[in-house]
Amino acid sequence: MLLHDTIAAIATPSGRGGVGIIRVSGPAAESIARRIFVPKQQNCSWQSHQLYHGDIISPDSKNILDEVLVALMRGPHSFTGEDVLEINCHGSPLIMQAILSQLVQFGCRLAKPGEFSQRAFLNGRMDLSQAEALAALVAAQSEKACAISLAHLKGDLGTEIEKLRLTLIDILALTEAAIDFTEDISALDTPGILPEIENTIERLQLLLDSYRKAKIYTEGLNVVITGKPNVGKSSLLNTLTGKKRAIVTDIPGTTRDFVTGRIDILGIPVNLVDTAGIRQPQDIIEKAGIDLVWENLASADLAIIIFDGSKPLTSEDLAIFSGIVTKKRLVAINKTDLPPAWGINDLGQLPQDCKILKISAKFGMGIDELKEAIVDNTDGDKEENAAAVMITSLRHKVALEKALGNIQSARESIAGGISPEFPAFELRQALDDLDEITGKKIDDAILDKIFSSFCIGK
Ligand SMILES: Nc1nc2c(ncn2[C@@H]2O[C@H](COP(=O)(O)OP(=O)(O)O)[C@@H](O)[C@H]2O)c(=O)[nH]1
Ligand SMILES: [Mg+2]
Repeated sequence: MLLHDTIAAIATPSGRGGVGIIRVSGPAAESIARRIFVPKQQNCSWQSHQLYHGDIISPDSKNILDEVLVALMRGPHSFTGEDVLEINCHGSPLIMQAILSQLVQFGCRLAKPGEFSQRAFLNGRMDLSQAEALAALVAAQSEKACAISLAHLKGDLGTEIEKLRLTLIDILALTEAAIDFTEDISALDTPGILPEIENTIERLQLLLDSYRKAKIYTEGLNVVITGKPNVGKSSLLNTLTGKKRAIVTDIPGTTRDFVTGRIDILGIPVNLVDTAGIRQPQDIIEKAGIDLVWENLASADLAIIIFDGSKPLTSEDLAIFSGIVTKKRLVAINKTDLPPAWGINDLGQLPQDCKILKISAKFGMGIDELKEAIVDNTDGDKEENAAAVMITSLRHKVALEKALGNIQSARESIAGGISPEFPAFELRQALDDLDEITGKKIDDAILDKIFSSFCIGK
């Protein structure tokens, strides 16, 4: 499918830079290139995928707008599948705007966000999961997130979905053959089909399980530092981030708003939140601060609960510990540089999965072990049975959940001996659900919505 107008956009971020790139895509790209660009070299042959040095000129050929490098990439061997012109000019917003206006005068239309990728998808240069991976790669904030998006860009997710599709098509063919043959389920090879369905369900479940892990790589692990006032929460935030972000004093109730910091532990982004100490609030400001602690805890992946090892353990400490029931918890006994006022046994029976570490936030002791414990169990790669591909997009997750639901219904129908028309219908639905991910079958309105969230020029 070729689109008939020619689009143009500045592809580099707004603002000043060493180099700015302007992209043009569409049937008029080459004729526009020949009008707007005067090559330094005589007899420029306009070979595809070749860089040429020269000037961009105004239509009356009187003004030079900039000295540039241009490349013409003829379709279908280009990013969009159409003729593409890329102009590498100097990264001045004024120059880039002047060239863009020139392109518009020559008949280009300003591209909408994501329109280059949308054309690449519509022209079959990539499937929808790859186009989405491009946007995710640009937005990635950690090494791991980049790696996942790159794998999707290379087509790993599309390939995995295609494998699932082919298995489903086989199962569907057998099921439909039974419809043609007879109305009776007994014509269906139930013992042959059911294990195939089970296997597909397992593969879908693995992909879905990868979402929670992958989300940590893309958005970060949310860690809240909590405990009584004065136990060293702000000191720990400062030590972990290596910056004096939060105010540290020996006055209980110093931290009122929450203070955040982002660090990278073994390639995993960690969003730290230092909070107000939990106690009976002394005024409305402190009360508001403590309310925020509980709000932060509600969306946290992990709570680090700090106890002061140098002062007697109180019922308030233990109340905080048992108050945070739903979260993964980690106990850090702080101020272990000072003589201990109590021992681990005084904590009583803690849940099996709750690690206890001894640290000194002030002097940096035990911090490496604490960092390891924070990201412990978040590294999906180390897990046995982990999916080969990880999913990061909520859209993909929802489509996979729908497919899973339909396949599970088909399994029930087949096992229950219902007429093969019913499982066949459910299997076809599941195929449609998978096709939503790669974009084989998708609503135009949804497509527009997906691409509109991309950057301009991408
Ligand atoms: N000796 C010692 N003092 C600490 C340690 N961590 C924090 N403190 C001190 O404890 C007091 C309270 O610290 P702060 O980080 O503000 O505690 P918060 O109220 O929990 O945020 C300050 O005087 C810190 O210097 C530690 O590991 N060892
Ligand atoms: Mg504090």
